[in-house]
Amino acid sequence: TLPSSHEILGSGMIILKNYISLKDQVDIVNICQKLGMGPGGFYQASYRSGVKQRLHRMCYGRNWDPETKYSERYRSDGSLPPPIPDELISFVQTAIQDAQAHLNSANEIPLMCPNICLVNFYTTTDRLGLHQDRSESSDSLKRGLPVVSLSIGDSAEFLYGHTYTEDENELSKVVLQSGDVMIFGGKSRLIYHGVKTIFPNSAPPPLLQRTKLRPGRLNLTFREY
Ligand code: AKG
Repeated sequence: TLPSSHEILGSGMIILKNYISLKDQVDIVNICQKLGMGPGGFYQASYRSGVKQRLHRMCYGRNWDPETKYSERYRSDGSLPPPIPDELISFVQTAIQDAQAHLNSANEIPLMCPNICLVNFYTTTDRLGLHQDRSESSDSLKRGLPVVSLSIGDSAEFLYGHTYTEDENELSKVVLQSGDVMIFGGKSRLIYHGVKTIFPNSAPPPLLQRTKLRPGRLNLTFREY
């Protein structure tokens, strides 16, 4: 296996490359599949316009969709979303602490206790337009509590920038691969970001051999409301 490394993308923004071990990637796929198949599992949400999002999502902690933003209830059966599994909470907190150790000042990315996890699944033709994550509480945003994003499966081209633009050439680009953890908080908490492309057949073969992950990319984002 490849050693892990890191790349600082700006103040409060870092990628921990190849940070999630194969075993943990397998476990995370299985955890998500168990919940994702049941009631309240993966679904395709719609924008206010009625246009469907080009990805499937399910949520831990609180439900989120583009129309209702955060709500306590699932859209399908009215039940409460399950809490984030404890092992994922500790994994995320350790990742933040490991990221802090690479930064000039640990304050660049404050520690948080995630209580929301959105799980996105992208097929190889799905994508996510440029947006900011700002549905969390004003206190959480003001403190710059980070978004922690885990990538598993096929690689993605991730676009980001500090100002909104419709010109992709003005955005920065980075490839997120299976096992990468991206964290953006502090001064980068409100970056515009999106997923432009999923690269087909780029998932690590051992991951596919050990799971029933379909072609595409699983992305988990953790936040503290
Ligand atoms: C979001 O859930 O807000 C995202 O932007 C997901 C990004 C990703 O899939 O890497």
